[in-house]
Amino acid sequence: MPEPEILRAMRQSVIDGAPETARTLAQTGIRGGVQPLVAIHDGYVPGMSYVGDQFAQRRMFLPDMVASAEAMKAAMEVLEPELKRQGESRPSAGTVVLGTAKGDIHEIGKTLVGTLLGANGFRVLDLGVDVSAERFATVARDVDANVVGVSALLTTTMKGQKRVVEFFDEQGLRPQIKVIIGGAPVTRQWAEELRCDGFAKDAVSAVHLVQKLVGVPTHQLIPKN
Ligand code: B1M
Repeated sequence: MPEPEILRAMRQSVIDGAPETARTLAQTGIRGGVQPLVAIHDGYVPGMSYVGDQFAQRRMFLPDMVASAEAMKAAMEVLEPELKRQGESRPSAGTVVLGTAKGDIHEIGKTLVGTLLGANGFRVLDLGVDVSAERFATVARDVDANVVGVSALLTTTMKGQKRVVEFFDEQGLRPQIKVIIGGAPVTRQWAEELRCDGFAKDAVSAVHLVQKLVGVPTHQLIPKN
């Protein structure tokens, strides 16, 4: 299947909420030489964005969004090991603790950020979703983290990011441990208001940001598209 066609089919599999089709297309794409990041960003993510827009306009509903997320996750199960495999030879660059803010269960973007960091030589501890500031701090201390990353997809849970920055300041964990934020509603302005150590709009910029914060060269970023 030519690349534009398979990317269109990937997008559609997410819109249809069809995990098996999404998984098969991911496998076919890899076999056909489609870069995993291209499949994610130009195939599956546009499908998620379409579903999100339809949901906002009340043309699709929560069960549709759940089904689409399942399709996206099925594709990621195929693509993530491939991303990791491409980064296997990278030297260890530092430790990152990652999670989604308290009250928020969106995990796909955060997991992608973790996968790309791992593929670029970072040790990543993914705490999952609905993570409190206290839990971020406990784990960051235990594993001697360089960076803590807090994702938020809801405007209401962005305050969880603020709480993490405040709590790390209260506990004297900054500036040794850097706190960064990201997620669809997060802006540079919000990051500046929080006085955190940085924000990234997508997974690739998140890797660049973390590399900059820990002082490793950014030119090694994989995969190259
Ligand atoms: Co939800 N949801 N959702 N949802 N959902 C959104 C976010 C929404 C924008 C849809 C809409 O209305 N248009 C809207 C939020 C509105 C707002 O507050 N601004 C919304 C809503 C309202 C809700 C519920 C409240 C719905 C309800 O119950 N009535 C509910 C909330 C549940 C909760 O968290 N408490 C809810 C639930 C869900 C599902 C469970 C059904 C499902 C999530 C499943 C899962 O993750 N396992 C879901 C989904 C799938 C979405 C959309 C459609 C897609 C999100 C996604 O996975 N995108 C989303 C609409 C949209 O985003 N267009 C929507 C793909 C992913 C790769 O992108 O997560 O943006 P993203 O990650 C990017 C960047 O943001 C960045 O890098 C990633 C890769 O490039 N990034 C970081 C992310 N984290 C980062 C961290 C970093 C750096 C960069 O550093 C630390």
